Formats: sequence, C-alpha cells, structure tokens
Amino acid sequence: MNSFGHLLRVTTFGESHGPAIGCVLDGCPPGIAIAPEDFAHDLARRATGKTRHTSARHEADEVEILSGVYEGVTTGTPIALLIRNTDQRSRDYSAIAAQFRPGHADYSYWQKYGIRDPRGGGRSSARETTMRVAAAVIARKWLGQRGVTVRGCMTQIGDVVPRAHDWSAVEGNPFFWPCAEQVSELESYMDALRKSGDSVGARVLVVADGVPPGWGEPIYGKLDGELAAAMMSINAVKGVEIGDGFASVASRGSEHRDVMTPAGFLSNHAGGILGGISTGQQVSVSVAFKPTSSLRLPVQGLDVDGNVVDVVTTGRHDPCVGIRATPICEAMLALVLMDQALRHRAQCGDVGEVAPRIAGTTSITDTKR
Ligand code: EPS
Repeated sequence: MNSFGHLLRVTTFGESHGPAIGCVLDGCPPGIAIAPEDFAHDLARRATGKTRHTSARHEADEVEILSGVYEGVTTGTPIALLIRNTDQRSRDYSAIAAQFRPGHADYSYWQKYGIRDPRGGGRSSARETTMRVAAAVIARKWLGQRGVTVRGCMTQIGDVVPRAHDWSAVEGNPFFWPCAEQVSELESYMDALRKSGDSVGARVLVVADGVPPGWGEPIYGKLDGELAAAMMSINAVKGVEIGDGFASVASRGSEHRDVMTPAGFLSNHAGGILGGISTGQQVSVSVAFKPTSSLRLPVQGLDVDGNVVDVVTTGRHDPCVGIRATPICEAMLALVLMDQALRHRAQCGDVGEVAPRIAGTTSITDTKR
C-alpha cells in the first residue's frame, strides 16, 4: 500500500532516482489557502544537503501544485503535488546493484517482488518522506485554524540525551536538539562518527497541543494505533511509544493513572490518549530510528545469486537518518490527527462536547520520554 488515512487519504509515489516524487491528498476540505511557497519552510527542515551532518545530496524540493487548488485555495478535489528530482547520482549504486546491504530493505524488496530499482534505494529511500512533509503542510494549516499545533525535537542520538528541555532551542540547531549548550558536543560527536564511517540511531519526540477530547475511533481505528502505524511507516523506524510507553511496564497503576482534578489533570503518563481516544491533554509520541545501514565500512554479505561478497556502500548517506526525522514525525502526527478530526466530525459532529473539558497538563516533564 502506498496510501494511508481514511477521510483524509494520502498517496505517495515516486523513486529516489526517478524523474519525480509526488503525492495525492484526497478528502481535504475546501477553502484552505495554499501556495507553492508555503511548502518551502517545512521541506527545508527535512532536506538533505543543509549541513555536514546529513547526506550531501542537493535537492531544490520545489513543489508544483497540479490539482485541487484554484485561485490559491483548496477546492475539495484531490490535491496532487509534484517535486522533480534534480540531483540523482545513480553511479554510486552500480557496485551494489546486485548485492544486498545488510540491514537494508534491498533484500526484502527483492524477495517480495523479484525486481527492484537499486538507484538510491528506489522506493525504499528516505526521499519518499518528502511528500509526507509536503502533504502535512496543508494538514498543519487546517489544524492550526482549530488551535492544534504540532512540534517535535530529537531526544536521543546514540547514547547522548538532552541535559535540559527547552523548546526554544530546537529550531536553532541542525539536530532539532532541545538543549543549546550541548550542540557543539553533538557537532563533535557527529564529526567523529562521520569520519569513522559508521552510523547511529536516534529518538524523536513529537507532541500535539490543543487536541480536543474525542479524536480517535475505538476499536480498530484508535488514535494511538494509527499513530503507531503512521510512525512505523517511516523508513528506519523500529519503535514507537505513546506517553510513557515502555517505561509503563515498571510503573505502578497508582503512579501511572493520570488523576483528574477540577484544576486539570495532574500528569500525562498516557500521552493524551485513553482507550484510543484523545483526552484533551498533550498527545505525545516517541519514535526510535535505527542506525542507517548504508555504510562505507566493508562487510561480508550476499549478492542476488547467493555468492559471498564484500559490500561497500559509496555515496552521500546520512550517518544518522534520525537527524532529519523530526519534521517527518511531525508530518505523520499532523496527517493522522486531521484524518481523525474529520472522522470524529463525520460521526459525532451533532453531539458537540458533552462533558466539561478538563484542563490538560502540557509540561514537557510529563511527556519527554
Ligand atoms: C537515502 C540515501 C541518499 C539520501 C536520501 C536518502 O540518497 P542518494 O544516495 O540518492 O543521495 O540523499 O535522502 C534524500 C534524497 C532525501 O531527500 O531525503 C536513503 O538511502 O534512504
């Protein structure tokens, strides 16, 4: 499947070294103002080639709006967005075209289809995530008009964790790191890693504020279930946590329950979701990225005929794909939330809010895990 979402349905297409990548956003309500230049900011946050810590591929990532927008506003018809690829260097992949990089989707794509586009990883490339971020620019606008905002940061790279959590630091460094005083350490860490030829994993936290109670569908359309699926669909993701996530295993029910008082919830261990439905608290999702598998460090592996070969990947690879992942996780959070909002409106639009809303805690100390 190359589509996700129900009432807001996103389909992406294209390969990393093909002529273009694109998406179709179907089910988007009419009347949202959108122009090609609106995409630039978020696409630049995700793009390669901006700092020495990510892949050196330089893509302009200019969005062409092919349909669904008339005189600057969405019309309710499918919105098709296209970005032309301009900086493919396919010769980097000729030596490994018939080999499997250990830890890469090369092997599973080959087993599934019996054919694959090896140039830049083809469809399995992180290039595909560009279109999720583009689609989410529209979702974020729609959510913003309803008081819902989405933001994210990196909360671990390798074994390094932030010493402080300051949202205002996040956009001021190439790592989306919430502790400004650690940035130079991270620069040195990444420089040493890049020189070693190895890669490292990362953890990204994304949160949504202003989500009203009621979004999410029991049983099979749970908000947390769909968020987990959405995050897991991002390249290199190996883990997703909602709220306290796996730390919940070691906690007691008496600690984990988020007590309600007339002044508001006292904590947010549940990550803003109970029974698959938003509570009105901050929705928090933590995402684990594995280390990039495309390494110039040689390793013994197999080719498509089963011969043992030395696999060496040349080219412009990210030593930590998680460094560019914050905008991608934000995008998936926004797209899932908008879809769930439309679904809630469709089923329960007449009901309105039935109970008084309990103020949510939004403190990062409740949700930073
Ligand atoms: C990627 C490998 C590199 C990255 C690419 C993701 O591709 P290439 O070898 O063609 O330079 O540059 O990321 C992007 C192009 C992007 O826009 O995110 C991979 O193997 O996933």
